[in-house]
Amino acid sequence: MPVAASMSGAISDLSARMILDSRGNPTIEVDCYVNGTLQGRAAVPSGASTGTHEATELRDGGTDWSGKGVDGAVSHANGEIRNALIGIDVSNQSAIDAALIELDGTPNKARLGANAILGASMACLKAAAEGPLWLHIAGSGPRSLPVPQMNILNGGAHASSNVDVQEFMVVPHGFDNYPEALRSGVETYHALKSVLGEEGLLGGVGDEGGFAPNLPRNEDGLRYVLGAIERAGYSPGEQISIALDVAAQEFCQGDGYHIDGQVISGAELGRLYSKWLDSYPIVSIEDPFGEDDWESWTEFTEREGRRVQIVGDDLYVTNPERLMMGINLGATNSILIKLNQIGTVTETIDVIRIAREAGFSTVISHRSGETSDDVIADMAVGTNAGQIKTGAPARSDRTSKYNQLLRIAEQINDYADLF
Ligand code: 2PG
Ligand code: MG
Repeated sequence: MPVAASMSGAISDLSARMILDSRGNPTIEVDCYVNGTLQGRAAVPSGASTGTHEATELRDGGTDWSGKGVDGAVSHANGEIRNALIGIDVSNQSAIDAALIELDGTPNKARLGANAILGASMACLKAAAEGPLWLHIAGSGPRSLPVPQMNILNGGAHASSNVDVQEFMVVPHGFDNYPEALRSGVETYHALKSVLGEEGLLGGVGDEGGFAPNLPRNEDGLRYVLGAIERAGYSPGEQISIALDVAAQEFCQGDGYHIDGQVISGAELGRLYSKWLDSYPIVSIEDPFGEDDWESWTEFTEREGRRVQIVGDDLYVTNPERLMMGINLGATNSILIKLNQIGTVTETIDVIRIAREAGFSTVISHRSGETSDDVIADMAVGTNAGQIKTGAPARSDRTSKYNQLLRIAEQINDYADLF
């Protein structure tokens, strides 16, 4: 067991640049120097199905990079942010993040950009770890390898198919350790490829590396994933279950939810999910309703919250005020955690704590636009989150996280006991 180790010393420099993300769009990468030495480097991810209430990602606009340039964010990091952080003790993450929040001065980090701020915050976090990052985050607290939600069939805003549900995921929970669980998920991914191939449904893959077939109905996605679990030789519900990210905000319009070629109400959509829960081994449903349809959320959680995990992503956007609203209303029993929705490490860890105190489960998540940065793997272990969602077990932007968890599994065995 490695010894917990944080390094102290003043931040001596910060340096940012533009790099490309997994969709070929610009994003920001930040380096943090302590005593003149490069100690931490972090890259910021970017969403496609973003919630309206997320912290602001600063983009340049105009014609270059289709308006997605990050020159403004990079120059903020190399200018004001660098000047504000130089001299602060790198081990004092809360002082670093407080300085960033104060410097920005807006409620949603719109002035400097949540992308510039988070890049700096995460680079400092990494710089402060002398040994393994997960151990630096955990300190003397509990830690465990998370159960992954592996997105093997992509739809919604992450694919050009006709499937409305954004993510069909497998959850390998019935295993003693992470490496075995990962293997079963990977074998299921390959089995799905065979099953879809046999039916002439293999086209491309979606943004998160999962297959992206056109399907007659959304329920067929569940049927194929269940078939793949069986084809891979695993027992559905016992060893591997299914999780969905519906991302319903993407098909929620003024007149209702547009799904399977129909327009239905939130209550009808809830009843459709209940039918799916009766027929498939589903353990988790994320964003079943739109981000401001609180009534449908609370009604569904009251009815189904004992048999399924109901996860708020666009609903909460890792924001403590929105989370408190959900806790008070009983809107969900779980929260998705994305660092770039709120914009600093300290605020993210606070939200995890609030959720846990309310008895909610927590799922640390990637974004659909990613880099090879694997910080969320260490975050999931070091905060003892219990679950991680990081795409298909394919493409290096996704496997970088699964692979980092394999490295951590050489140091600790504890596999979260869930479902
Ligand atoms: C989600 C995420 C990640 P995006 O909705 O949970 O899978 O997608 O990053 O596009 O918001
Ligand atoms: Mg989501």
